[in-house]
This record gives sequence, C-alpha cells and structure tokens, in this order.
Amino acid sequence: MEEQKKKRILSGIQPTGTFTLGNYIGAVRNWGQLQDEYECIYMIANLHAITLRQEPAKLRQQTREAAALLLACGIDPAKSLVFVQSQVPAHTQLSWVLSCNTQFGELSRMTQFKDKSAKHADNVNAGLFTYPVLMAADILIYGADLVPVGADQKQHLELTRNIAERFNGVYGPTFTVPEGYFPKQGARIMSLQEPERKMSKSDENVNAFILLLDEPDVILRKCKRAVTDSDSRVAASPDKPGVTNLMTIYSSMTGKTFDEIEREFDGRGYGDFKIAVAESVIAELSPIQREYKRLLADRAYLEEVLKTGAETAGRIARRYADKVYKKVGMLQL
Ligand code: ATP
Ligand code: LTN
Repeated sequence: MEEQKKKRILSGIQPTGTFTLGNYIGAVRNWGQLQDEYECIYMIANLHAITLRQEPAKLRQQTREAAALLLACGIDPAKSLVFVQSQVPAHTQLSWVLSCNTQFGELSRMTQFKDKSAKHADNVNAGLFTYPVLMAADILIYGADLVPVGADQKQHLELTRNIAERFNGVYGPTFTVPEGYFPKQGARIMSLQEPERKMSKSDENVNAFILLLDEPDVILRKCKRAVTDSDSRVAASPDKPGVTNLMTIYSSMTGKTFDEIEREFDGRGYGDFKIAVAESVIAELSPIQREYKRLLADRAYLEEVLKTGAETAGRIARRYADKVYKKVGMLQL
C-alpha cells in the first residue's frame, strides 16, 4: 500500500527575547510533539521582529539563541526543518504579491496592530501594519496544512485563510488553505501580575512572565508573587483569573486535570499551591536549560543546522514563489 503523504506544518516565533512559559505552553512545546506525525517546518521570524525597533547586534544574538532554544525544547533537526526567515528571500517576494491582494480595511481590523501601534505610538511603521501579510506568505509559500500557534494568532490565521481563498478565486487553485492548531489547554497563558492580559516577553514588568531560562529561585519568587484572589481556595473560575492561570500552568506541567488539582490542594491555601506550581515548572525547564547551554556553546553545529534548514526551505519556497509570479503575470527570465 502506498504510504500516505504526511501533512505539512509551519510555524514561527520572533527572536524578540528569551521565550516565555506562554510561548512554550502555547506553541513551542507542541512543535516538538508534532514532528513524528507531520512534516514540520519551524522558522525564526526575524523579519517580523524589526516591526518594533531592535538593536542589530542584539537581534543577531537573540536569533542564535532562539535557534538553540528551539532545539533545546525538543525540535530535532533530523526530523524538522529549522531556519531563519530572512535567509529565505522568497517569503518577502511572495509577501508583496499577497499585499496587493489584501485590503487596507482587513489589516486595519487586526487587534495586534491596534495594540502594538498604541503601545509604540512613536513608530507606527508600514511593516507593523503589513505584518500579517508577511505571516501569510510564510505559511502559504510552503503549502502548509496546519499552523500550531497560541490563541493570540487566531485572527492572523483567519486573514491568511481569506487571502488564500481570495487568491485561489481570482487566479485559480494555487494555495492550500491552512488550518490553525491550538492546544486544548494553555493556548493563552496570562500575565502573572495582570491575569486579564496575556503573558508577553515584551512586558516591562519582569514579574509578569516566566522565561524559559529563569533560574529556579527566580521562578519560585515569580510564582510566589503571582497575583491571586481574596479567598484562598484553589479552584478555577472566571472571577478567579489569577488562580485559574496558575492552575492552567500546573496542569500543563503535570498533566493533572483541574478536578485533580482542586482535590490535591483542598484546604491547603495558595502558599502551598504556588510552591507546587514553581516546582513543576522548574522540573520541566531544568533539562531544557542544560541542553540550551550545551547547544549555544556549539556554534558550528547551530550554524550548520540553520544553513541546511535555509537551503532546503529555500528550494521549496522558490518553487512556490515562481508559480505565483507566473500566475499573476510577471514576465519570466
Ligand atoms: P512579544 O511579546 O514580543 O510580542 P510574544 O511573546 O507574543 O512576543 P511571539 O513570538 O509573537 O511571542 O509568539 C510565538 C508563539 O507563542 C505564537 O504562536 C504565539 O501565539 C504564542 N504565544 C505568545 N504568547 C502566548 C501566551 N501568553 N500564551 C500562549 N501562547 C502564546
Ligand atoms: N506572528 C507570529 C510569528 C510568526 C508565525 C509565522 C507564526 C511569523 N510567521 C507563520 C505562524 C506561522 C507570532 O507568533 N507572533
């Protein structure tokens, strides 16, 4: 019997700093788990990162660190393609064509654009506005079937689907219309300080997030300081967003259900619970941190992985971009 072709996955993460526990639970952890079932392509979105001002040397270093972190989180270059977005120029080439097939009104409705332009009012650049078009190009240029991301990217994915469908309607079947792939639990890990907002690596309050490279004592301190509610019962409910968020984290780390967690901490109060949350996070992150240090020290290996990744991804992307350029009437050489 002919072996069924594996479905293709693509996702990306910006090298804007060390990944948070939110990035890990909402996205990166799942990427490793999907490698056997799917053909996976994972990208470090450094072009997206410059929609906010970055310091060049720091961005270069963070890009290397992001690659090491992805591998340390279980992405195996023998199974998945890992590469840096700027090293596959076909993404930006497709992005231009897609931007001519995207409406100003659609981009104006993107909540990430509204949030980020409000937060960085001194630098509302065109790239920040067209960010989702480049993201659509990243996905469509590989004919990806599935895109594993956190819930905050749902709107961008919906836009990608609309762009693909519209393009197919005008120029004939060209793009695969991708589906989002969201974790059942933990698709939106919230800030430890303001549990109504998502945990974000660019938060100015360092107590709001846990970074994958935080030391055990830092993780313990951040968990102890996490905002909870006035009563002291460990129970999930919409009016207890702080505790519910910690329960989501604990559940993601241990595999325990909310019911099991409620029973485990029945009558024990928040103090014990927060220590248990911290310990579960430390246990999960320690091996990742060890592997990260080892990888970062082996620069030649990392460079080789990224080079091979960019070459292989580049070949796939080039073919797709050529096809699209032909379809829209660009003169071929
Ligand atoms: P920044 O804070 O710099 O805007 P970010 O922390 O949102 O960045 P991204 O690089 O934009 O990180 O996102 C990488 C992946 O992590 C995406 O799939 C995104 O949906 C997911 N993600 C980000 N924050 C969270 C969160 N708090 N909970 C769950 N998933 C998240
Ligand atoms: N915008 C995404 C990062 C990203 C991405 C992608 C995710 C860039 N290109 C393609 C999935 C597919 C974010 O997480 N902020």
